[in-house]
Amino acid sequence: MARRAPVEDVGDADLEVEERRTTAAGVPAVARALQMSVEQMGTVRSARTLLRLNQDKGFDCPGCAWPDPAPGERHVAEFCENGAKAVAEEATLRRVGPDFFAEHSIDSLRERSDHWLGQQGRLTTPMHKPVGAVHYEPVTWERALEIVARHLRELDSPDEAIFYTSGRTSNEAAFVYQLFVRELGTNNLPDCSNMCHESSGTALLETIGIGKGTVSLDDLVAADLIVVAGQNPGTNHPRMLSTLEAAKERGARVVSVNPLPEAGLQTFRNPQTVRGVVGSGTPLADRHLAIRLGGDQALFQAVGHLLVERGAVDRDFVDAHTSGFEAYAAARAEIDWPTTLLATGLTEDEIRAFASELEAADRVVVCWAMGITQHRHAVATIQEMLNVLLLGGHIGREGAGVCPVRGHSNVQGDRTMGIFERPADGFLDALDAEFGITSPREHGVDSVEAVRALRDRRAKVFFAMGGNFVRAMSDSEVTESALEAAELTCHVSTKLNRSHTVTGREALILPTLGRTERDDQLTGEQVVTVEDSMAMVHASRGRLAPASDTLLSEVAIVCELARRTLPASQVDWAGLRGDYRRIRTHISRVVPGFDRFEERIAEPGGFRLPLPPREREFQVEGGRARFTVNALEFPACPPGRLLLQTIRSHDQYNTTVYGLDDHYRGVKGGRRVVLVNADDLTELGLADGQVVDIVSEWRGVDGADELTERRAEEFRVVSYATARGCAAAYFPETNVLVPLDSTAKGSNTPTSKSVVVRLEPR
Ligand SMILES: Nc1nc2c(c(=O)[nH]1)N[C@H]1C(S)=C(S)[C@@H](COP(=O)(O)OP(=O)(O)OC[C@H]3O[C@@H](n4cnc5c(=O)[nH]c(N)nc54)[C@H](O)[C@@H]3O)O[C@H]1N2
Ligand SMILES: Nc1nc2c(c(=O)[nH]1)N[C@H]1C(S)=C(S)[C@@H](COP(=O)(O)OP(=O)(O)OC[C@H]3O[C@@H](n4cnc5c(=O)[nH]c(N)nc54)[C@H](O)[C@@H]3O)O[C@H]1N2
Ligand SMILES: [Mo]
Repeated sequence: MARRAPVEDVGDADLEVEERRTTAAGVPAVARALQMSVEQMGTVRSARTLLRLNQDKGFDCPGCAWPDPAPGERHVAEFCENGAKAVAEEATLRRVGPDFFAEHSIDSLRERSDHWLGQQGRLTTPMHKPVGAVHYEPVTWERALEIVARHLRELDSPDEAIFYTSGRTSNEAAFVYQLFVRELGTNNLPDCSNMCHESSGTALLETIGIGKGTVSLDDLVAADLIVVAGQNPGTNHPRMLSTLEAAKERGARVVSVNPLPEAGLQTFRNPQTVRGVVGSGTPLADRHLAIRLGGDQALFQAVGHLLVERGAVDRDFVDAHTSGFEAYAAARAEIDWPTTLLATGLTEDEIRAFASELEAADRVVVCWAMGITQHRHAVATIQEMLNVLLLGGHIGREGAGVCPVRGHSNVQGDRTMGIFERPADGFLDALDAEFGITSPREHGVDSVEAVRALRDRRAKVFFAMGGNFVRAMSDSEVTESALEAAELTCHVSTKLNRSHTVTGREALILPTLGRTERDDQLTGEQVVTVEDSMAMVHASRGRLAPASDTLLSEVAIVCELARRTLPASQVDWAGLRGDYRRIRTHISRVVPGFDRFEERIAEPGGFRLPLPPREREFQVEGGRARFTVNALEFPACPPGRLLLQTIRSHDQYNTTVYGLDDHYRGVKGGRRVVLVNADDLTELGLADGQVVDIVSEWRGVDGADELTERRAEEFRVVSYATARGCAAAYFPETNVLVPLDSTAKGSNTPTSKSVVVRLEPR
């Protein structure tokens, strides 16, 4: 299994490790972001662009899905350091055109690191790799789209094509895209959500009837207790820190549950307030539970046991609005403390104190992200957290609820628009009625199944609306060979990435507009809409001149492709392309909650989609929120091995590596580090600074299969304050270690946060 990593990633000659930080943001953070913006965009363009970020009539930050405050409450600069980096990355003045591809063969690009590829700039021209060619060549839009259409028309079955989506795609583009794919005849619509919050959607849909969070920003500010589990907001959702700060000012307590002491949860210096600029900042987490990887289900079961035992149950709520309490209480009557302590790595006192905190709070919000969703037992873990909230009646109450914090800026909206391999029949019925088509009812493939389908030659065409599938997916080598087995790979992208270099027999790159850019169509300038992590829908208007005259919008690409692929289609594709308001009219008739869509996006701040659990309406059988009983699980780790989690550094956006520093964790000038607890290092006979290979060991889902090993070479060991038995390293470099078959039960999300590894000295 030893195809080497891209050359520039190995070695990291300039790598330095400093003391980790305990304070996030502040003015230095803004200075770092501005420096990156000016490097990519120049001074004037930086100022003009950043001032429109997240403003009414401006554009939505392409960074994360954290909501914007109400229009009257926004700061002049309503963005964060990492949002500014995401914008700089898109609005860069650097360009990748035909000359670039003439100079660099596809094989030579494959030797380059993710960082180098991303730094080359914006794609300007449709590019084609004909069968047998070693370079991409420029191609006209006409011909590029004809090539895709021909491949699609020639398939024996539409299920031989796979249509991936990454979560930056607007509602309008997502809606026409899924319409095209369903008219073509397949539900093969995997998306980045499959690797991300799928476990949250699955867990919540089964229990509260909707796969989304229930809180608003105001609820967070009004909460008494906010639990932040498995999330690193200082890096990945920095604007959330302002919300936590506001909540603390009102007296809220914050508990962080995390194997790492993340800087953003310790102290925050809000660069938008005087205190943050000149003062020492706000301490955010009142309690830090340094949990062992995958120990959260055990923690919440233990807390559930303590609350039941103490009678700390909101009986009125439980009786009126839930089902399954008796079975839950019976299951929680006993607790096995030794197993609980082993699974969590915490002390009984810590767990009891946390339970007391939950008992004392009238309004509790639980926030979570990838530290919870990317485990084998993620769905059960989320349901266990929900059980605890249900005990206290913390759903449908001001200041309380569930808050899965989404990643990509429109990943939630894409799902609402029907980007889903397992759509509900009701959605398809409405789509069919609106367009006079017959959507397939058979479920399609998710991201993991897409790799298998390509690997096993059941699928022949891989089309991606954004993203970087080969780097984002688990088991990099398996995923790469799967893509290479395709007849056609086609990527609609803003920037160059490794997925463009791992090609099928024939390949295309279709360059597209980004969120920051003006989108002119026949009827004039268009706006698009997005939905944030709290179900607020609002308009986004790009104002910058497009990176190149040749770019087409995602909507235009889909409509033109649909016209060519489905000549008999009754859908007015040209009309939809020319006027996005017509797409919104269709959406308002197909997707619940979008009535008067056009009117309501004109309102400042947009509108909130219906979230029935906020009114204590639960669209599950019996109309009651469900307590669930789940058998306790936690990842096993044999002696001499560690559990590895794969995470983001401060200088990356998923597979896009902006720079080589992880500021708060003190890592500089390189990424090939593995963070390990000092006591584990001693026990394993390893030393800080030593260079090792990380080798993952996998024996199949039930542990019964033959042992397989995967290797990531040359990582420097860093002694770090992580929970015992645990390690951390950055993805995408470590995705080579995550087995394709190692996925969460119920959601099939790769288990990127618990990989059994051994460290082999080199
Ligand atoms: N700047 C920037 N912003 C981003 C992104 C980015 O790459 N860069 N990515 C976006 C996307 S798509 C997403 S999904 C989000 C991701 O946002 P996060 O989920 O914050 O991202 P990760 O880096 O994966 O961090 C996982 C966190 O969970 C903790 N953790 C890991 N395992 C466990 C566990 O078993 N239990 C507990 N309690 N904690 C655990 C880790 O220590 C870490 O703090 O961010 C979004 N925003
Ligand atoms: N090991 C491990 N693997 C993981 C994770 C992990 O924590 N650990 N996290 C997972 C998660 S949470 C996610 S969400 C996935 C992310 O998976 P993806 O969404 O597939 O990956 P990104 O890195 O976000 O995609 C970046 C690319 O998107 C393109 N792009 C950017 N903006 C636009 C746009 O507006 N339009 C179009 N068409 N293209 C655009 C650019 O070409 C850029 O190179 O990775 C997953 N993979
Ligand atoms: Mo994500």
